[in-house]
Amino acid sequence: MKINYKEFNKKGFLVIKNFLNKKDIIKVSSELNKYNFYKDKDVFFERINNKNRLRRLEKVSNKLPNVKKIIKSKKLKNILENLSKKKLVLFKDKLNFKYGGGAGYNPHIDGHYTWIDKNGNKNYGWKKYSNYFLNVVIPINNVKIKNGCLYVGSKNNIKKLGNNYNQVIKSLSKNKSEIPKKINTKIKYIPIELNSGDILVFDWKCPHYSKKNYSSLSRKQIYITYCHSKINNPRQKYYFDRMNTKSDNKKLSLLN
Ligand SMILES: O=C(O)CCC(=O)C(=O)O
Ligand SMILES: [Fe+2]
Repeated sequence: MKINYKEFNKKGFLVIKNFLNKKDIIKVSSELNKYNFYKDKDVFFERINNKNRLRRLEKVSNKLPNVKKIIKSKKLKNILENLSKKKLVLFKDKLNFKYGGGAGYNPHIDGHYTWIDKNGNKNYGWKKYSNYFLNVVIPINNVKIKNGCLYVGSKNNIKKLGNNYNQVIKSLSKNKSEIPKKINTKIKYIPIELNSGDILVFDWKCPHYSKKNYSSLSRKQIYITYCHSKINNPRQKYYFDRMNTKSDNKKLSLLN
């Protein structure tokens, strides 16, 4: 398999076609069809045409063994560590649904927000856990422009928001953690259409968004975030902090 390292280094994102075995994706899909969402506290819904529809399932690797298998696979870990040239550990993982009519996500940069911890202290987004995060997107069905694919911009665009983490947060926070329109129009985004078996890898500094699902075909994508960790077991700490935050947890989970 030819991997375009140069492109990844330049843009911070890369699509790798046919990276995963389609059969393994089908296994995830059938596991998902059997899953009892209504007993799960890590599930979020959205209202579409006056009905509650699934929006997000968090900690998906704890729930679907076949997702865990993919995350644990040497093949995936190796490619990510070769691309980033860093040792990586799992940080978080979720499945985002987007049923027909489901809402999009406004342009944002993951992990850039402030939150209040259980002692009432202000904390800075994901920065507490690491300085480097890498996302992998795994589609569970074919994802096209019509059913609300992700749009991604190069990581260098983050400089339009500020020269360091705190400056970026300041520019974003004026706008509910979203990229202000004036800056966003200067960012070139690419639609990332993916078929079952393809993956998208993107650096946490890449701006991204997605549109509403204008089709009747649902869109299901798994987002796995790895980090180069400063601390032991950042995943456990992150979810613990999320549970105990004094900020609005619902809002925080929307901010990743
Ligand atoms: O699922 C999508 O379309 C985008 C989700 C996203 O960017 C996020 O959850 O941070
Ligand atoms: Fe995001």
